[in-house]
Amino acid sequence: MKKKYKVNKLKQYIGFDTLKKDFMEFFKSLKNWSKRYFSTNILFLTFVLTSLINEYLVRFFTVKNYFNIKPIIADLAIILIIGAFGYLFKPKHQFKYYFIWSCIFVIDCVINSVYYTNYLSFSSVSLLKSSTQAVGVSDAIVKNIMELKDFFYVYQIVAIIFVHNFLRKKGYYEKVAKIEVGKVRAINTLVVGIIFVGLFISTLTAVDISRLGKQWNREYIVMQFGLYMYQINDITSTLKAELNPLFGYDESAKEFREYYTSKEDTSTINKYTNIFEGKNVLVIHAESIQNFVLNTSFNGKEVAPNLKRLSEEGLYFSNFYSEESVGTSSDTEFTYASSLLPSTRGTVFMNYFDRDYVTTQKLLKEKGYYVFSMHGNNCSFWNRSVTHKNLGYDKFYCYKNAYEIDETIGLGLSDKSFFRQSVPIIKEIKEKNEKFYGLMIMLTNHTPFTDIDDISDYEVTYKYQKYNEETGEYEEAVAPYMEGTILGSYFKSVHYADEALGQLMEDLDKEGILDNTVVIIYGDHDNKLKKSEYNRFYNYVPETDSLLKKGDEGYTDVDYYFYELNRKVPLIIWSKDTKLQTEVTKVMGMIDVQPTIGNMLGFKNKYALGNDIFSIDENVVVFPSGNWLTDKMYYSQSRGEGKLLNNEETVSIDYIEKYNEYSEKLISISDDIIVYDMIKKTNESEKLIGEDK
Ligand code: GP9
Ligand code: MN
Repeated sequence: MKKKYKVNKLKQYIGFDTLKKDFMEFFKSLKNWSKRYFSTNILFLTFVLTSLINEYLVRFFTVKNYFNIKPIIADLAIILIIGAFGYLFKPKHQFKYYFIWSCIFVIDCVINSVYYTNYLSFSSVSLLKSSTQAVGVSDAIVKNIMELKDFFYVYQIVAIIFVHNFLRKKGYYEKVAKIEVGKVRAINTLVVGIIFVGLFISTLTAVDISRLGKQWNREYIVMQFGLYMYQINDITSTLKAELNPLFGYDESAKEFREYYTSKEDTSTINKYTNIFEGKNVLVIHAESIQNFVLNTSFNGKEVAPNLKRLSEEGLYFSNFYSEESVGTSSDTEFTYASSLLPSTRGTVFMNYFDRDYVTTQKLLKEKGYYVFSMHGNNCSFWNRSVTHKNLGYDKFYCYKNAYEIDETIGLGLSDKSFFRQSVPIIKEIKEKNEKFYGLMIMLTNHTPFTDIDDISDYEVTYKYQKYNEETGEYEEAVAPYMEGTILGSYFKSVHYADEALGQLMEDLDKEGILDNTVVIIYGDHDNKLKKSEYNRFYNYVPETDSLLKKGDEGYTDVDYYFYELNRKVPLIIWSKDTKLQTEVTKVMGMIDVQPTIGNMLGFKNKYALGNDIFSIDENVVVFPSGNWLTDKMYYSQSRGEGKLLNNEETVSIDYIEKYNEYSEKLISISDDIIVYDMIKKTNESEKLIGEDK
């Protein structure tokens, strides 16, 4: 009794009853407010929710950071801010506003989803100019690159139309019009959106802010900032690049000057210096040829016997990587020619084709070479007809001006016909010119590879001896293995390309073109096939026509690192007259080709960002994503982790930081040169200084 009295007294003392009443009232009014809010903002909420779900799904299917709250806050802020302006329209007109934004968001999700499936990165508006190329390879995209999940996002449009029709029929808009003060709702929503922006900003680290500014590590930005925030940042940085004389030039010029003033010259005189001086050069751009095909056979028949032979006879770089970005073939052509990395904003061939680059083509032209390029596709593909001129080619032989399309496979003229028609042209060039440098761009081995199935008789089955219990004898059995898979078609397609190459070498030899000529062959990039295709290739059990599983003996785990390391392409330098017969195992990138062949042919580009591979102790391959590779480790900057290539040899944190910094610097300097036309500007100002003296 006494106790109860005490409690009641205490309650009275702290005003518990009033507190309870206040709380109940607050709760009641919150409930009423929520009820009113949710029942009169249905369209807006549908828009917010579906936009947010779609953003999450894109990350779910791509970068897979399921539990990171940061990108959700960022994208919610953007959706709320954009959504707030919808309230400035009368309720019955708001649908049009939210419908248009839903379409924009859905298109963004679909494009990025398809893009990621294809390039393992996110798209950029700066690539709009390159989209004509996507049309050119649209067949490849539809057959190979698009997946059903890429279109799932369209449900947002269906949902918003459905909700709108439902609300219209129920007379919802008329009811809302009576109570809604649009401006107040717009301001309130905007304020909430801004609060979320503030909340998001408070979570940012210095690395986040720096990467957002540079925008090259797209995966990282989407992981930390969400898809919509990424896209808005992408639009602003593209606009900045377009308006480059106004923005960021001074800072970039300073960075550029400092870099080249302090850059140490790594080149040395070595056993390859000038060995090919004055020789003709024929370069073969081997479309989508990956390195591992050189060591792949089916039923005792090699996939690429000609490439294999050339690799054994010549200088063969067996850990060579293309450093291409979204400009694929064209990026490789650019990096090969200039020793710069591809652009992080758009593609050089489409967006920055008119800048001054110091190229192998121009440097050899100065030495008296006739410089030409050849391709059996449309001259304008990848804007080549314009860009090749700027890179220094005297002439571009392409479809319409040099070739007859007498045999089509995949994207266009077959490689066999292309080579057949090219040989007489090269013969004439050789006769008319003292020295020549030519590039031949192959085409047939281009994704989706399946056209080859009808004409190829190369089998990608698995033939083996099977024990017959009834007869007690072994007999030949055939398991389907890679037949009917895209990777299987790829092998057939590579086999075709290799045959074409073998034939070309024979024909060139017959015409005497190989005498005094160096042949350089490079794979331009990987085949862009998915990891799952490789799982079958590496883990197939013919006897049961099934696949090994994790934990099984002999199982190969095709994980992120396996896949990335396997993307290497061959680089072969071959000469009929000089016995080279050397395998170079040091890691090397496309960026290193110009300094390496420059050392052999007797020229040098002071702006080259790569190294002569024979002059450097430890080389590093920098990928446009910021990831890098040395002989010791593959490091992924977007993941913030790496893999040691040899478990016995560890590396220090300083080692990782050194190469992180190095790769960021390389990407940044390369972009300065490309976007701000820094080489031209420097040459102009040096000329002015010279005139003043
Ligand atoms: C097109 C060919 C292919 O002419 O070079 O280009 P890609 O799609 O590999 O960039
Ligand atoms: Mn290509």
